Amino acid sequence: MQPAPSSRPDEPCRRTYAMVLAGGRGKRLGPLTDRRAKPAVPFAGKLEIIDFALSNCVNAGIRHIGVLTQYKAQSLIRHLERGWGFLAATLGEYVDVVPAQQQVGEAWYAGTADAVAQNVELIREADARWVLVLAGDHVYKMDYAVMLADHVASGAAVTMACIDVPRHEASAFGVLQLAEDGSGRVAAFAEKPSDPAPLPGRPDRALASMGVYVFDADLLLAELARDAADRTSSHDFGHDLLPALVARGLVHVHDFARSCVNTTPQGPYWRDVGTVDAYYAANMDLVQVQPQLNLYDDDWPILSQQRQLPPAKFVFDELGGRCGQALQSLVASGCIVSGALVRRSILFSKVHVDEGSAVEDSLLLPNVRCGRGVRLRRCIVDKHCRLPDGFTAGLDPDSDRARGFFVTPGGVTLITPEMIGQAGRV
Ligand code: ADQ
Ligand code: ADP
Repeated sequence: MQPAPSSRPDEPCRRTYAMVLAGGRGKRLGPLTDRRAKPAVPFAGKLEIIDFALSNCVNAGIRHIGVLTQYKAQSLIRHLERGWGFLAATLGEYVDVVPAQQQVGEAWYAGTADAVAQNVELIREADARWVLVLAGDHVYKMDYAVMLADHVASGAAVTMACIDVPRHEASAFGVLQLAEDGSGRVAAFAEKPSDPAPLPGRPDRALASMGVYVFDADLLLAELARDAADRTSSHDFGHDLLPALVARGLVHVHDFARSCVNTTPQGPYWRDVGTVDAYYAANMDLVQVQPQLNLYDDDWPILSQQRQLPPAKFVFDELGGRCGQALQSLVASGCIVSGALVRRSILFSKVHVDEGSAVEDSLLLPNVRCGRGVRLRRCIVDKHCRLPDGFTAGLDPDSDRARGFFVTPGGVTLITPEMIGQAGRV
């Protein structure tokens, strides 16, 4: 006899609607988010940051997904439409791209809970039993199916994923304290506290919320309606809904170590890449012999828009007698390195580096052109920049600042098209 549908092991994933919050600005990324939302920032040579959350959903078997956009959404929407249309509509799989559209009332999204509240119809239409709320701007590999299974097993109405972090960094997060009875119930929650509670017996560590939540759909819809009517609320998950639910004893914890697909010697890999220095470091880690983030894992691929591009090409410059070469680097499709040397760098799709140039410890985002004799060290060059012959950057931070480039506290120079007088496309 066929098992009843509710006893199927994949039932929770099939009956879950994933709401990916992708509307926030991420302003600590500075000029990288002047023209695009943080989830649309290019990452790792071929990806955009949102590909991690979406791939985690698809790999886990969650195929009903809504992406809530708001801030500077054009680049993100283009990426989703061109890159994420491969889900099988005939099998009922989809990524809904949801622009902020004043669906309810006349205001744009207030906080993150309001963004979901304005789109509850999507949850109803999907007949979802569970809702997975995610941020679209984190880099990590997580099997949400394990978290959903924990949610169902505990009988909690809400489950919150957490990771233990150094206590001195915990003020950037929601911080949890667990009930002492070992039940996994969250006993206290503070959003970005100035004095984060330590983990019991470990004064230098704290338990941080990853902003990944599973809700019973009925409860979420009721709570969103209650919150919408509350004039004192800022309509935010971290500030309003979760503290109230924790106070009512309805929230359980899920330890990310159980569902992490990418565990490193330092623990489970999860990055917010909130600053330009963190963004640079997370990308540069990938050129190491054994990066912390494994992108070469066939079992948990990070999917993305795959454009039809020719192979990367390395050209010998007959006149100058120089080989085009890239050492300890990632070079995406469509790149041409012609009589130039690229070291410890990432060339994203369609980057050209011309004769006599030297690129070291740098990230060249899609479609960058380096003319002849360009020298770059510890630079991030934004999409579509055309660097003229003889251009140099990253060799002298004071000179870079004086020329209007953005130099991070960690000494990385960021160059955008606007900074080199190329605000319109060349
Ligand atoms: P933050 O990351 O500071 O904290 P927030 O700025 O609300 O929270 O962003 C969460 C996600 O929602 C981001 O992906 C952002 O792009 C998106 N977002 C923000 N405003 C939005 C809006 N109006 N419409 C649509 N999307 C929007 C949260 C939790 C903390 C937790 C950290 C983990 O509140 O408790 O520790 O995430 O990073
Ligand atoms: P892509 O066009 O490949 O998505 P970006 O991620 O850099 O590249 O996104 C840039 C966004 O900014 C796009 O939506 C583009 O239309 C917009 N844009 C580019 N140049 C200008 C400009 N000069 N003024 C206003 N918007 C611009």
